[in-house]
Amino acid sequence: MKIVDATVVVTSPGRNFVTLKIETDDGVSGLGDATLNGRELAVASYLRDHVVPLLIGTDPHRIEDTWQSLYRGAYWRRGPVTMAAIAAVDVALWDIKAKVASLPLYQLLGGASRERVRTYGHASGGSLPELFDAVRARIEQGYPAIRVQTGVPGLRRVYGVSGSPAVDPGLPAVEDWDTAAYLRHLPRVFEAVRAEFGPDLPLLHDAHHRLTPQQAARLGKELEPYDLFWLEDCTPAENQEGLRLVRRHTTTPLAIGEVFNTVFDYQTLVTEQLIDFVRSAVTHFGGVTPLKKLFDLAAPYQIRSAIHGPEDISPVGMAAAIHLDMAIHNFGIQEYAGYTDRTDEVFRRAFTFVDGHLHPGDTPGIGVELDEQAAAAHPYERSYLPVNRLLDGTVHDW
Ligand code: GCO
Ligand code: MG
Repeated sequence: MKIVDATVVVTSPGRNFVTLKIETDDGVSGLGDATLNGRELAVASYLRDHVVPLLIGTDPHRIEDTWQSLYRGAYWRRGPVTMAAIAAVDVALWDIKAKVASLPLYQLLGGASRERVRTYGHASGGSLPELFDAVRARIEQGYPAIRVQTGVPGLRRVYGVSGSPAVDPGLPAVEDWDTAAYLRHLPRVFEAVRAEFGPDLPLLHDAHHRLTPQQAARLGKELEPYDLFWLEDCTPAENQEGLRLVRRHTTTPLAIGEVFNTVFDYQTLVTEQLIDFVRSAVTHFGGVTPLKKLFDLAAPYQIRSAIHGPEDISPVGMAAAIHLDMAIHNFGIQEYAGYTDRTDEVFRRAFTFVDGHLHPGDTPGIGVELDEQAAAAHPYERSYLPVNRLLDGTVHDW
């Protein structure tokens, strides 16, 4: 069996997605997600200009060898653009292998370790009443766990709170930040949410890399009475050693890693058991092959999976995640933001979302097909993530 063609499709059914389609001489094809939010075309070019010529004529069954040759052969290792491109190839090859075997991908990864995949959804509000309404809406949708994000008094636009429009369409929105105001406000918000919704509902919060280790330690401690499922990305954890200080001071569980792209980003965090959940997406971590290895490394440290699943992971990347979630033993939870009808018209998917739980379906492969005509009706639209500034105008972490 040989790869005879590989094409990159960029489509924007409401937001941009980059998809790699690999075709073989047997007529079997596979899909991989290469979406890197705000930098989509860089990955499309990396694939088209540099990776596709290397794939033509090779054996699609040699997944590990292809991965290693793209990673080591480029000489320039790591980084989100490179790893998203490699991820797309990896997932497309797993899709092909599973289709040839006539099995859903999770069967090739060890088979089902559970009946279904537990998720969490997002609730956010500028004020407490708005936030409570959002939490109630998620509960009604069946979500068994909920991420809570809130406005901060004195700040106009804050991460994770809906209604932060870009002033110029096609250019980044600017958000405000004041760490002291946030640290004063957030524990009161969780106190109110617990008083309203009781002790049982698993609650999560994402600090989006904005705190120093000392600030994160204080926040973790102050949130302990509200029993969080996790505090996410409390610091910019490229400095892995910083987590030692956070860990020493709080028992609030910690989740980190959606911007990480190799095992090296996690080495200290995992081997010193400084975190509880690893957050990388299949799409940004080089695919199913390396993410499965990371979960296996994390397992003896009792660290569990929590694959990143916001709107900017395409249904292809999400499907790959759900297959992995089904198969690994140390599964924790899957983030799931859901998709619009327009996206579902472009990506026909076998995975289902019922009562707050995902199932990958039993279609051979990853179970997603791309409707290329529908995709072509939604061309790329330039878009950026927001930029975050302190009240004096200094750029802060986003
Ligand atoms: C999450 C993330 C997202 C990111 C987004 C960036 O936990 O889901 O923090 O909301 O901000 O994926 O592209
Ligand atoms: Mg996050």
